[in-house]
Amino acid sequence: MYTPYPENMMESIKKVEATRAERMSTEPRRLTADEKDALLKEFHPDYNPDAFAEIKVGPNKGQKAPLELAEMLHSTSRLVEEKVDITKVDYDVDVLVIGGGGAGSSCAIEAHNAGANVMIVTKLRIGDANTMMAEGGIQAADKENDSPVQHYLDAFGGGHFAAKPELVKRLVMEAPDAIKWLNELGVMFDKDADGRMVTTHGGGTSRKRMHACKDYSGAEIMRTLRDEVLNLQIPVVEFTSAVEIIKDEKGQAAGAVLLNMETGDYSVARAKTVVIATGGAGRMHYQGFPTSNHYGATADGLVLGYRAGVPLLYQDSIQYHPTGVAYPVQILGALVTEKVRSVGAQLVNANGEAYIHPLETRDVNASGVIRECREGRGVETPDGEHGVWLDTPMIEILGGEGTIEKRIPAMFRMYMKYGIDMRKVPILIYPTLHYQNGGLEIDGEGFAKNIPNLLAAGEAAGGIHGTNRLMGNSLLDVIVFGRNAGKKAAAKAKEV
Ligand code: MEZ
Repeated sequence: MYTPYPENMMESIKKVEATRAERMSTEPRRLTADEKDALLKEFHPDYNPDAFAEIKVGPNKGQKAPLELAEMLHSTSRLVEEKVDITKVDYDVDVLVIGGGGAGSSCAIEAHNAGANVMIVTKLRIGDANTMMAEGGIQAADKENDSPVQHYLDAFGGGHFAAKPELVKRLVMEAPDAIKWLNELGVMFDKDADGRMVTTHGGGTSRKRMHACKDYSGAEIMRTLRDEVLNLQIPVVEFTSAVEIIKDEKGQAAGAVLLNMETGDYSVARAKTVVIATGGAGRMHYQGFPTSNHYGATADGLVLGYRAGVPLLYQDSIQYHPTGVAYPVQILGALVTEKVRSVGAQLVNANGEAYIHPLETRDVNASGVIRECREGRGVETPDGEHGVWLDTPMIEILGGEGTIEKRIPAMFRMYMKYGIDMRKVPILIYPTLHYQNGGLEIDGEGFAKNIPNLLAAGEAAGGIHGTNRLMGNSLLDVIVFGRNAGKKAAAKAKEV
């Protein structure tokens, strides 16, 4: 018999197999609004009072943030003032883009195309970013049976009506053009035999509007953006972190102090406009969670902007992706794309029960997994982790042989490396820290609150997704708000 898991896990798999036929014909019930509310309040990590601290300084003084973020907001600057003379300018540009991921690159490309002299500074390398790690796809309402209005309703409702309406409006209205732009730049989206883009569902989406490149959509998008930045010969300063925003005598952003991470040397970039596009805080392992994030996602831009005087929005709202790897331990917390559920896999507890609809929103599904494990219906691994099953063999049964390799090849190969064949056995998952729902407060045009000539885009900016983001709306946000920031920063630089 094929046994990739230890005995106790194989025992549970027998129960999963025993209920499969019946589960295939009965879709799990959707929860009522009251049931969702109760589930979130009892099991979502955002409701754990011990994990949050009061912010003691700055514009959000008196509000709560995760302990680790609050500590960073309280800490002093990484700038050693005696070591830097800000009157000695090393770089002089129109637009300084801080961050070399999807938002920073989109921003730099558009600013360059608008005629600005632009420079990217990034603490790792260009493309070392969460955009690279995103798997399932990018949303846009560009099919006949869909509309930006429908997209708006899904995103706004999915975010618990907490987003800024003007930001959601920009996100959904500019989505179709974002897809067109990426397609023209050379992103290889999944297409049917007639060359039309193939779209799928995501959690909380009422229409099939997820545009994907198999299950490596983010890597494909980042590859294309990076190539474009290099083709346009936009200067990129790598392994260099921005440690302080420089403001002029009127309190307007006028550049940044940079720290070379390898040499420890400081330099000064003067700029007419500055864009913070540094990503989120997902590598902070809040509450000991594993993470799907890249190593650079350590809240740098949130702290940088906050220290300059920009308030944070929803800094206490974190997205735990319901399906992070729970076994094997070598890839603990790695992302199992939501696409796995959108092409047919169900969430099933240790007793073989499909206890929830697989396409509820992420916060609801993450809370559901945590509840099943806490209440003794999870599966224990030899490493002392817990999880529930994602019944992947259903994908092949529903979609026909070869569906897994065709639709989610990267995921399939990742598990095969550990002897786990997703076509034959389910995979064990548990929530993983995925996304900072909030971030620096921006207005409808992308400008940071309180500080003229400063903009923020991508995960560093808050208010676009409220307190829960839908799948594929982050890649979209990165492109839409990255491009917008580039155009706005270039235009503003002409006035300065
Ligand atoms: O938007 C995301 O976070 C995403 C596409 C993740 C995934 O499940 O693939």
